[in-house]
Amino acid sequence: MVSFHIRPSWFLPESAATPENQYASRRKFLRDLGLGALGLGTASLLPSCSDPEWEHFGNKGGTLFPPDRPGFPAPRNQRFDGSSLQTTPASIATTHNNFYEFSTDQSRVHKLTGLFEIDPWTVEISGLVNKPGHYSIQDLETLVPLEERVYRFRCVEAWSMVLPWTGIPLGKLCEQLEVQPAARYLRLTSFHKPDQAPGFKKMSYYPWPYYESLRLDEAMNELSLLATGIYGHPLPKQNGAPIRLVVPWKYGLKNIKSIVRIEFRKTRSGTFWNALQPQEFSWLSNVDPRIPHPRWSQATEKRIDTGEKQKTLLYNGYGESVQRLYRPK
Ligand SMILES: Nc1nc2c(c(=O)[nH]1)N[C@H]1C(S)=C(S)[C@@H](COP(=O)(O)O)O[C@H]1N2
Ligand SMILES: [Mo]
Repeated sequence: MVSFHIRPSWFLPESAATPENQYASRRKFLRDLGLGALGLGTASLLPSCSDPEWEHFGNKGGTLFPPDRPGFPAPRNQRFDGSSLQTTPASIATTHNNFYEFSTDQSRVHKLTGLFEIDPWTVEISGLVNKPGHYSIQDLETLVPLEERVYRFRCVEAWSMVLPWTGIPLGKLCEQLEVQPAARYLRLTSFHKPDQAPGFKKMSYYPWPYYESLRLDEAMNELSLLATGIYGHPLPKQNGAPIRLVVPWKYGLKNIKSIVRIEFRKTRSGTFWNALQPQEFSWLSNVDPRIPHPRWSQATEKRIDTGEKQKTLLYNGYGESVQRLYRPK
């Protein structure tokens, strides 16, 4: 079984992997946290000033929330109050990010968002829907009121967190937008601004922009959220500001960040990772301890904050809500 100590070359197609930078070494991770906790700031962690990527895109990083706007903090939905779960500290969830548009180094993403503009932002709603258009974040938050929900989060790389999202239930949004009966799938697309994030040019071999797909019945499930906030505040850039998908029974990679377009379709669309590596990342990507990733087991996972190893749960523990979606017809 692959363990964290072996440090597999996570995630990337073999051809593109740079083994050692795929997973910040535990020591560096702890060093970052330690400095953060001591309030020493990030200056001593910054790459040297001769690093052109840093000079151009860099910022101070850290747990930077955009200013609160009406609707924040949102009332917690008591059905997902997380009382049985231990929430991951914000200092960890905002400094350990998978967001390849910025970097494959999870500890570096939050420091490379200096040029990323998240306001103003519009989401284009198109396809089989009666109310297509270009919606601002506030338009969407007005259509469906914000609520807070605490969900488990499970990355395909076998680490997990527990996060308090603020967002709008995607199913309610679909109702407001009057999705047409012929619609069967959604295609969601991320931002594509090579001048605002270094990854687009640095990893030009990827088929940017990042895109994902859901079945309409998955989108309509009570768990599906479009998150615009976390920890009671609007989303930090590194967590997918200003709006990202949260589908907690699926692996993290389905939870597409910084969405600019949602298209309602009759036919299925692909997904970024499934198109690149179909043997490694399935189209559905439901959390399932019985199906190993070709390069590591999915039977257990490691809490990124406590380091605790725990058993992976089928559908990440959300079977009650979603298992009926996957019964053989
Ligand atoms: N646009 C975009 N969305 C993305 C990714 C990405 O690289 N680009 N990474 C995915 C993966 S693999 C994970 S685990 C989660 C990480 O979200 P977090 O950084 O908020 O924990 O975002 C997902 N959404
Ligand atoms: Mo992930």
